[in-house]
Amino acid sequence: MGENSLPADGGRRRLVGTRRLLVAGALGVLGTVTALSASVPAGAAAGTLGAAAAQSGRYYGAAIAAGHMSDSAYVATWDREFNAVTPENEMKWDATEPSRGSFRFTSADQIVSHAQSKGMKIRGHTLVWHNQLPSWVSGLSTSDLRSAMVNHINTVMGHYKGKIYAWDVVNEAFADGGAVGTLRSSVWTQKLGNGFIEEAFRAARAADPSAKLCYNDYNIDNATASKTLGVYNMIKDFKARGVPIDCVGLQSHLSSGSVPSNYQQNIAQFAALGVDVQITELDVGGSGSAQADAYRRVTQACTAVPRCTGITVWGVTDKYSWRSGDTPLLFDGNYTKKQAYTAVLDALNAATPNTSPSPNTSPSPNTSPSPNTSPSPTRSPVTGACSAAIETTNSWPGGFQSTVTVRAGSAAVNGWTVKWTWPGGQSISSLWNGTQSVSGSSVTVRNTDYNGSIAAGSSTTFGFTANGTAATPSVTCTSP
Ligand code: G2I
Repeated sequence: MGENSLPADGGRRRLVGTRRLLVAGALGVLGTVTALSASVPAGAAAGTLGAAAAQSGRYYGAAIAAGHMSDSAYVATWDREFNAVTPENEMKWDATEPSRGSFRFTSADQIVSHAQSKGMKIRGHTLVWHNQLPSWVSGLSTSDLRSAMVNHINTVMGHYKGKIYAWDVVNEAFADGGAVGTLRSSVWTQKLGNGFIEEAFRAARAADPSAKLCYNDYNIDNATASKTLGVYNMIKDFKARGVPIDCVGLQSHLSSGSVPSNYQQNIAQFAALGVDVQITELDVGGSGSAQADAYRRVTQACTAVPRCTGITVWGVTDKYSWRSGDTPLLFDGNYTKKQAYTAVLDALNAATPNTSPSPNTSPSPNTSPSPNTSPSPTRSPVTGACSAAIETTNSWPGGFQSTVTVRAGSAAVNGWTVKWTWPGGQSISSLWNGTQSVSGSSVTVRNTDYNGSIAAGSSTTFGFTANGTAATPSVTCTSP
């Protein structure tokens, strides 16, 4: 799995020697919170990442370091392009509680105040992590550690109560090797056992019920990797037992050419458990068209899944990136837009509106997902001006994902209806790019208002996740 991303802690950290604490409030008091800006006429291409993402109901954020906020070009680019933010280091334990019971929020407040004045969404990062943990924490007894963890969660979340869109409650708890479900050995597992994750999420829900609670990790981008399956199983278990969890963060520290081929399936698979998916720390080492292609694929994968609610890149400019030698971001050291920027903007503008990212209420699959080894498209006879083909794109015991391609014949199609009958009690849990009506085992899917028109010989797709055994029933397509 190492091919997919970098070790998050591995020796590429930049030393930020010039970091300065700016005076709290220097940038002004809290301003009016406005909705995500989407002041773009319907159908028009937006000119910034945030506005383009907002058109499909998503956010596009950047990690911001308070120490760079004296760089006016940095802040100007952040303000212009992004409608969300994650403080890069300022909310971590070493920054917020450097000694026991003594909390500092100056740097984080600076980012939060600025973000609020611009109406940006704010992601909180991060409450319980093995890294950037002050040494006093490691020295505590089991009972002291437990109360210190709960106190930290209560105090930090309490300070920002009502202001945070989503918190990374627990970060990077899973090991990179070992059997599925193996946790990284840390002070948390050693003293509190594996249940520390659940304890943290329960405390977090009580501390700020308005924040989405996320589990965040790297190297969980590949749908079939064992680390991914460990996280998948944990979320499934939390959902089954009522442990509060609302989202999974895929950090996605990637390199050009290393975006897993099943990246979109991975997102859909997590979403089918009934959680939102957020790309939380995206950066892609490389340059030029290879880097742009990777960014495009990540963007398209997110926008194809209704419950993928937003993307955050891990920095604004290559010059301040934690892996600046890899030039992994969307703006170069002079804040010039890179090819990757245009790829992302275009992909966001091409996204279909995310009108109903509603919770999945269906039961989740019972065991680990596994790749579908033999997708077999089933093509319908041409009964109208269109035809349809259904294909299983992923399956796991108890569930599966399918893509349906709707194709126009020799004439353009304006509106389409695809129908089939489930052979064995299957049921759709989440459907995108179509509107469904179900009657017993009969399913009817009609186009949405944005994908009804298909040019002669062209096609469009819709997709869904479903419960039951993977099936490829005969599908019919009709067009008025
Ligand atoms: O390592 C990349 C990321 C992996 N996922 C979790 C993220 O929180 C993590 O972010 C990075 C920051 O981008 C770096 O800026 O976390 C690093 C620490 O684990 C951060 O590096 C540290 C440096 O190591 C310190 O020397 C420096 O004092 O940043 C600190 C603050 O500038």
